[in-house]
Amino acid sequence: MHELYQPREIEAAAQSFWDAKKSFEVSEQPGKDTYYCLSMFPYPSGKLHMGHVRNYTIGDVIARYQRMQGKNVLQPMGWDAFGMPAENAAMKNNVAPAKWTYENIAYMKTQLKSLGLAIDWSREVTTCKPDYYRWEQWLFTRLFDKGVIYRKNGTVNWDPVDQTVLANEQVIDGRGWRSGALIEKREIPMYYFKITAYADELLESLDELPGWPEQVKTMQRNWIGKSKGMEVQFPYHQASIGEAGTLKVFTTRPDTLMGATYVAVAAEHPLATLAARSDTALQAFIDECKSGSVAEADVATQEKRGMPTALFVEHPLTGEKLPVWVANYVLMHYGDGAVMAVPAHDERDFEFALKYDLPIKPVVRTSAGDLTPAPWVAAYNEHGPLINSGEFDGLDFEGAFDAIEVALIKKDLGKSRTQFRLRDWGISRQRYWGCPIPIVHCDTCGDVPVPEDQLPVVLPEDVVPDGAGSPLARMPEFYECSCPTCGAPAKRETDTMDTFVESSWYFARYASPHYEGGMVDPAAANHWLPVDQYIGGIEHAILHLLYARFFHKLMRDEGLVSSNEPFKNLLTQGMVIAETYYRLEANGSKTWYNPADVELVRDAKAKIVSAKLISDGLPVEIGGTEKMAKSKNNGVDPQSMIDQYGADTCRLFMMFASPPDMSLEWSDSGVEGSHRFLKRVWRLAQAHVGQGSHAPLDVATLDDEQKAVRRAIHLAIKQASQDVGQNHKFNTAIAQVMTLMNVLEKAPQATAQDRALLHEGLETVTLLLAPITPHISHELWQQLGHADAVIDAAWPTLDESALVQDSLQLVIQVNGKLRGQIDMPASASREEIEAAARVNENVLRFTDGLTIRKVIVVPGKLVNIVAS
Ligand code: ANZ
Ligand code: ZN
Repeated sequence: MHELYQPREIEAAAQSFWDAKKSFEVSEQPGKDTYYCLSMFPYPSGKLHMGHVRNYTIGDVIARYQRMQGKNVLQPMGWDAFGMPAENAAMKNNVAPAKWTYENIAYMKTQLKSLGLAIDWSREVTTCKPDYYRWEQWLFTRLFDKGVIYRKNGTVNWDPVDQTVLANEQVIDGRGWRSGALIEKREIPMYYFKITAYADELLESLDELPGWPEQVKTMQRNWIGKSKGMEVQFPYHQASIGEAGTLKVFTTRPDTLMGATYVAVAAEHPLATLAARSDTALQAFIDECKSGSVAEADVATQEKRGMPTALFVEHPLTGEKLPVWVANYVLMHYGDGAVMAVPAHDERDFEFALKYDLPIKPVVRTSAGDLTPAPWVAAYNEHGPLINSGEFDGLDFEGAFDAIEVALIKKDLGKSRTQFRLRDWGISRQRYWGCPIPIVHCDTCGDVPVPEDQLPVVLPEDVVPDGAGSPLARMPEFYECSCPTCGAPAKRETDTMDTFVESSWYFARYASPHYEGGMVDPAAANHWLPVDQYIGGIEHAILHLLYARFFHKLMRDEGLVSSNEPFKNLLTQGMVIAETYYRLEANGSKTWYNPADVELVRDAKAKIVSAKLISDGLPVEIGGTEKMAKSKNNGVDPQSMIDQYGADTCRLFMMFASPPDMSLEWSDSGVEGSHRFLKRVWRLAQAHVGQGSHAPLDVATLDDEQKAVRRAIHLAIKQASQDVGQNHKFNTAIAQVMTLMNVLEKAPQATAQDRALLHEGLETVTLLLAPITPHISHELWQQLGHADAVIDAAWPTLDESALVQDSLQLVIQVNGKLRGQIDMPASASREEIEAAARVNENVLRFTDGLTIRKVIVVPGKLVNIVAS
């Protein structure tokens, strides 16, 4: 073997060994514990970025560790291959999205392989391939028949110049990202998943997921947004408009009903339309509200604006007349698209009332006193006993809720109701590179789902989109067809599905990726699912995870899986961040420079004082660490690190630099440090192996110094087992191994037992590092004389007896000053320790002529003698 650590050779050898042996291909093994470890699959954007490398290394460490625990571990990988970037790249480079995607997949696969991930590649799933999406189409037709998928009009962003629908992120400041044209809202027919029918279950079963971060569960709860409240009706009979009826609002604070001073409706509300019939200024305001972004975040932050109408409604309990306003802060698609405004206790209403000089009537006693003092400074939105509310005065929130409900029911003007924020999931996209929606439109039969024996509806792969609408809509060879029901000429749907649909069930397909008899083979799916550990970025905390949970329940209700939830444990890894460097340009903009092109200038103490660009030697500003991103040009290419140091160094650095859920700061010196550590391990192992065979370890004969070495070995096992197995704290586990290495490097090598002990130590280092740096561990394991591969070895077991210390060293102090040490049997009592300390020669010397007043014993640590 080489004396020098040569990662390139070692890694190639280990990888071809795993390939040849198909080491990571797994099958269902009844009776053996399974462990399904899944990392979120990548979008094939071109090459891996550091976030991928971190994500997949974390997953791999967990998968390999679980295998060492004797589990039958499934770790699959695939490609989330549909999506807009492929279309953008296609337009830019005039290449078909399919070709671009498949080339990226091929390259990224070699990158993943070079990381040495323990992946069962025989299960690779590519979502843009018909053998995958045909089952998505199949499920779609089933759900369409069941009514879980339905068609209705939805609002989209329409670019009038490019004649195309834009995604929210393609609308920048109200304009199309390519054309710059002002975007219009348009109503078009779309397909929706009735996810709201599962809202309650999606909420409830979060409680069955103790292995999920609380933060993610909270985000999901908020997104689903269950509110218990009341629908309240405000009657109106306006002679002027010749209509009568009631305005229904939804409120979570019916206790504040007596404080309502006006009502407000959304611009799209029918009452607004009615009021605008004879009011052109109002109509203009409504039109203005209707244009603009459909994104919810924009609505929440925009300035509150409104206009009064000529209409009034009656308060349901007092009959008092309240004015009707049209306000831009009222959303049409939430609740009933109308609110009863209580400015005293709702911030939005308060802001609005101040602006338009509407009355503010407090009806809840504040904790400070009866009334919120004038001049009004803020709405009081806490619960409290009612005031100014007639018969309801003095009631608390619950009491008022119930009493007001009774009063409303009596008049048939309201009742309690539960409301969800969650909307049905619109999945129609007017895009090319996606899964075709399997529907045929027939003039006679309507929307006809494509029959199972005609699936898949194959997406043509040789198309280069040009940005002007979906190419499918311009391809008669794609859309011309005959109706599956009546045979008449018909038109195929040309919209494709939201790409979140593919990523909502891939985890289940991995269980039987080549199964032709259905979406999943239920036996295989139930063998592997639910996923034991799911790992991915926090950016998927809401939508992806919610949709995947929803799909799992849909598949359950189709009889395909038996579990309720897809992911038992979830780990959201932190960001990879790096230093940023820039120069301020004359026009005030910043030009960002990649860390690889920058050289740091350090002072004598190695502290960074400035930075300069390598190419011109001139200074650049240091801009602080930020998430690696194109916009700040601070991405570090993982490939260059792998090429230079090898995958093991890269993996070790990633796992050592911070725990998986925290952000990880990129550091060249950290990478070098990791590399040096592996070289040390290699060197010590070579020296040991070079000495030839060794005697068996005889624990009974070890002397104290040897016992201390063995104690270090087993302490490392103990702590690393806890850190890796229970806490996913790979960084502290690595620190344990480093501590052990320090001990082993200093341990004497004089006797046969010394060498036997070093052997145990090196085996331990090899095994503890095996999940993290699998290649070097593979090689060292063989060198240490094992016929089997380290991937088939068990995680080391702790010998508790090695941790027992026969004797302990205690520090001796006289009047608080360190005066020496004594060794005592670990079992010694306080009295024995005190007696031994009193006759210690240093103590006698430093207390000579003094009287010992007190002896303080801290067992296992120190003895302090107080003398004067
Ligand atoms: C009166 C009231 C008084 C309200 C008060 C709050 C505080 P959540 O909890 O999110 O469900 N609301 C109802 N429909 C709305 C719509 N379409 N657009 C904008 N706001 C709407 O919020 C429910 C509360 O949001 C409701 O309770 C209503 O204001 C407002 F002291 O009614 B509340
Ligand atoms: Zn027909």
